[in-house]
Amino acid sequence: MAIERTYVMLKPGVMQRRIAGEILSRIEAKGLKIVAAKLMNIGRALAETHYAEHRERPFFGELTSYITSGPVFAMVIEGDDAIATVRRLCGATKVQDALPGTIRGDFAMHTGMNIIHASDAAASAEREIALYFKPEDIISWKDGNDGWI
Ligand code: D4T
Repeated sequence: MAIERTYVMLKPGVMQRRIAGEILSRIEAKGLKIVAAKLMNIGRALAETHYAEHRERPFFGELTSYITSGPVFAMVIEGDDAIATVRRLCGATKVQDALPGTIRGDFAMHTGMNIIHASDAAASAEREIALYFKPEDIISWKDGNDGWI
C-alpha cells in the first residue's frame, strides 16, 4: 500500500466546541501521522478557490460563508492509503448517512456544517495541500526505533 498525504481541515465551530483534541485523537489513534498543522482564518478568495468545483451549486454561498466564519485547523496527514483512510474516519458527507463511530456521525447534525474536510482523491489532495501549506511547512518525521519512543 502506498504512503499518501491528504489535506484535512477541522471546520469552523470545532474550536468553539472544544472538540479539536477529540477529533485529532481519532486520527492519531488510527496510526496516521500529522506532518503539518496550523490554526488559521480562511479569506473569501481562498474559500472560493478551495470549493471552486461547487461554484454553481445552490449551497455555494452558504458553504463559503460558513468556512470563513471562524478559525479552521488545517493539517496534512500522512500514512498508508491516507486519503481513503481519513475519508472513512470522517464518514459520509451527508450527515444523515454518516454512521455512529465516524467523526461526522458522532459530532455533526447538518451537512452544511459537517465539521471536517478531507481530500477525496490524489489530485485534490495535492491541490489542497498546496493551497494551504508551503512545502517547507511539512515536516516528514520518522516513526519507530530512532531514539524518540
Ligand atoms: P468537504 O469538501 O467539506 O470535505 O465535503 P465532502 O468532500 O465530503 O463533500 P463535497 O465536496 O461533496 O461537499 C462540500 C461541502 O458542501 C457541503 N454540502 C454538500 C452541502 O451543504 N450540501 C450538499 O448537498 C452537499 C453535497 C458540505 C460539504
